Amino acid sequence: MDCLFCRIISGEIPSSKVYEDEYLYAFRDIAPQAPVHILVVPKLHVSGINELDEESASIASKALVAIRDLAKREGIAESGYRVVINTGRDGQQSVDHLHFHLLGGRTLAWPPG
Ligand code: DGP
Repeated sequence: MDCLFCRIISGEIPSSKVYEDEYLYAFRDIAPQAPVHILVVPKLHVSGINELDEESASIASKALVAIRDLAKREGIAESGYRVVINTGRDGQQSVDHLHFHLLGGRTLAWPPG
């Protein structure tokens, strides 16, 4: 298994877990870009949006529900937050396992760089 996030999900690499269910694993980003920076990751390995199929797309929709609940729990639901899926080279995706960044806890700039 050479996928970093598969190794985190399996527990081989330690992480600061904030949520887990049958389909998803969520943990704090090692290099937070905001006071709240959580990665929500499908347990099923899929490289990114371009590789989504029916099963992984269904799990991705569950990730949005988990993000809604995590935003509430982290206290950023009312103030606002951003959900990001970096994709491919130009999108600055660095880990080829689909993941959602949940960012909040400060006023985020727009447009992104
Ligand atoms: P992306 O660049 O969109 O592929 O996001 C990958 C994120 O993963 C990046 O924000 C940093 C984070 N990351 C990389 N390695 C680790 C790690 O070992 N542990 C944790 N918690 N996060 C990591």
